[in-house]
Amino acid sequence: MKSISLIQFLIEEKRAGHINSELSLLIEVVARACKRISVAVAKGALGGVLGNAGTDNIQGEAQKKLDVISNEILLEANAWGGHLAACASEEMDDPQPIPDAYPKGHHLLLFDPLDGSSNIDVNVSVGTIFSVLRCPDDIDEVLAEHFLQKGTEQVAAGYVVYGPSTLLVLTFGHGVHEFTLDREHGSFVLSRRGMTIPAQTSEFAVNMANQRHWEAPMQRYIGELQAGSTGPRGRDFNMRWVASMVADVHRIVTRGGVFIYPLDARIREQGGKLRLMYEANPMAFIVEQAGGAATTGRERIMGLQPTGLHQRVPVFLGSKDEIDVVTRYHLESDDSRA
Ligand code: AHM
Ligand code: MG
Repeated sequence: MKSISLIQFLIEEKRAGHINSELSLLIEVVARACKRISVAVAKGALGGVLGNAGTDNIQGEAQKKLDVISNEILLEANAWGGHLAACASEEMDDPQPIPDAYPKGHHLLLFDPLDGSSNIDVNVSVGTIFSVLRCPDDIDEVLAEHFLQKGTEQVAAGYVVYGPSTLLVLTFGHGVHEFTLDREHGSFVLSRRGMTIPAQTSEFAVNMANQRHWEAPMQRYIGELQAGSTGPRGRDFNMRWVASMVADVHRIVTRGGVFIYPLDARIREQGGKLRLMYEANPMAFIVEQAGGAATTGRERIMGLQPTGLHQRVPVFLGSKDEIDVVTRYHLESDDSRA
């Protein structure tokens, strides 16, 4: 079989009218940066990259050395190409403008440079998640408010998993495609075109340690899955939890399943655990493009009007039939209390 490189794929997407030259360049640059992150991750202890950086990010979380390194790699790679107006990162308080020395482009890039930080030091898969928006025209200076666009406005989203293989999964709103890094040649090669998530599944992903803090509809849903063939669902379910969203979502995009990080009593004030702009929106775009669904338990994630760059939301995504059930349970519960 003739292999198709990422570059060739991007040229074909341009010819099909799905993307323009600037977006094509942006994806090439992000992919190149992620190759460098992949090398840094793979060095592990030998590269001196494990452990804490000794700093906190905007959300007060301790940054790992690899969080900081990955953020720097993405910023540096994206500064000079002329394809971006600004970047925003989970690891930075404010958006980063393009330095004056370089031309500005028409896109905004948002990223979680290294997702699954708690897995870095234990050699379990981690990843990069990114989202691309158009920059509004006719503005002198890019501000945080210009990034606050609904997920439906994304022109591209993707993630890279640094696992046994390094994989890039990408959407421009015309299906979801997977590229595997060929380490010998240093290029991403198309490994799956048009990935689809089956509507039905028997697998769920959730951090069960938080169960006692969940809302009633979430307790009901997971309780029914745990009851399996002896409960109302009449069949058994299995559970997986990597604690790296990229790895859990990649399993779902590959073979189906649901991923849930719900509201719980301890994180109610902050809105949830996962970040809307860097995690929930890009993953929702990919999952919907693969035929799945993504909600907050109550409404479509991509329909939310963001109110802050670092806003957090509950996340329910994956196989459509299951997301429909758990979303219905939340809405029924709200109705009965109204
Ligand atoms: P991070 O961006 O700081 O790494 O946090 C996000 C991660 C997700 O990858 C993962 O799904 C979740 O946090 C795991 O949370 P927990 O440790 O509570 O299970
Ligand atoms: Mg993250």
